[in-house]
Amino acid sequence: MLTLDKITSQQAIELEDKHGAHNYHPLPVVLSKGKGVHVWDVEGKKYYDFLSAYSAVNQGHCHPKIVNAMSRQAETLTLTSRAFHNDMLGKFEKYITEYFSFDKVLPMNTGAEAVETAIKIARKWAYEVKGVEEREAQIIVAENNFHGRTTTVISFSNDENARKNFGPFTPGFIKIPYDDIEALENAIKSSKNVAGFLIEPIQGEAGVYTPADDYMSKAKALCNKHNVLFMADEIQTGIARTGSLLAVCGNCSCENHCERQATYSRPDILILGKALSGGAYPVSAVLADNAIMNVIKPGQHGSTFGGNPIAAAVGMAALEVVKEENLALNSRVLGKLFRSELNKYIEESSIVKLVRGRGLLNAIVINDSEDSSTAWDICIALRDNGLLAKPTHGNIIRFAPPLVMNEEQLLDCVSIIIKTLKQFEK
Ligand code: IF1
Repeated sequence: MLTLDKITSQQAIELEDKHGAHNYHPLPVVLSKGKGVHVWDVEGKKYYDFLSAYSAVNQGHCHPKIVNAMSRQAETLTLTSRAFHNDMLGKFEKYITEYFSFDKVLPMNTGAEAVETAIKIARKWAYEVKGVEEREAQIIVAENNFHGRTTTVISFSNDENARKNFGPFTPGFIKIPYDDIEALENAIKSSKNVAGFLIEPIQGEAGVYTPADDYMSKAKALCNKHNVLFMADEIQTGIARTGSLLAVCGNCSCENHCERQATYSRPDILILGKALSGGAYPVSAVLADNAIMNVIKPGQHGSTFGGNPIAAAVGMAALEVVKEENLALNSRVLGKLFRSELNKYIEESSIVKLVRGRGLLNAIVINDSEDSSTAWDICIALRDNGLLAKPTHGNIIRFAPPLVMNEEQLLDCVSIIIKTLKQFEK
């Protein structure tokens, strides 16, 4: 079979089923094209994308600026490894560190790798700067976290599905309830060996669980006070998704986070991925100031592809688009509209309990038991009505469209969603 031969949806699904590992349960739809807020299946049916590849495609599918940067770089130089310098990496590093106001960046590829990198930096900092005794460093994490799929990262997950029979696990993690400042304070005080606190500003996989408005700033203050690194995993929430450049910016109304905003809980270690490339290429990064990042010396960490010329070109273009197109503001405004329109419907709905989220990272909670198939069935019906979304944790449906959506499109989507939900009212 030639790679460019046309196949049907059915054939594509059968090929995956026969030849691919069964590590996913995708919605039955086979996509072959994307542009902006839309994707098309193999048969030519058009859909609104309401997942955005789990917030990687914030800038919209195949954004011309990002695609151009990628193809131009692909024709020039793709990979040197870090054995040699290349003329793109430094430019990207200057651009991204100025963009997020950090001294230094360490580029990687996937989100899980960036989380691993942050953990390694925090541990090394604990031993070499904070003075924690060798092999004793602890990192505090939240229950129901999702930070990726590597063996160390699943070591501190409490999702049985993600962990079962993958042990033995990496020690050195303390798990506390999410959105519980007292638990954090107790955990920090319980040991002098705490290197860092690793946290998602909004828990995506847990069902877009949004903590109290002051949770991040209080957590940050506690970390500061006790010489513990405040590590924000903004892989899913960052880069304008939640209505500000970073979710730790809170409800700050400025486009760029800044020290003046009381609500801005600047992390000591910032972890980015997904939308750092607009979905065009795997690009992730860890940002920190010199006092932290300088613990990493030559030969101690890296990756063949991390910081490659294509990633550098794509990363810069992707971040430029976010600024040029005011995506944080758009996300904030459309997110409010989305929740208020859905709330009007929910008042008279028996099938939806609530809508929650920030910016354009939202979820509805279906009024049915956690193990029912209702959320899945609704997603199938949404697909049939021209909108793609995916259930998370049983009875929750996540809604995260590309941030390049306009108001008219959003209202069109709201009416598709409401029309579909009405099919399920009892
Ligand atoms: C999958 C979830 C989302 C993440 C945060 C690190 C990573 C992720 C906060 C790792 C990745 C993805 C991975 C994707 C499903 C998805 C997901 F439902 F599983 F939880 F988005 F909500 N930190 N999240 O959300 O990044 O290594 O994947 O690049 O298929 O597992 P990665």
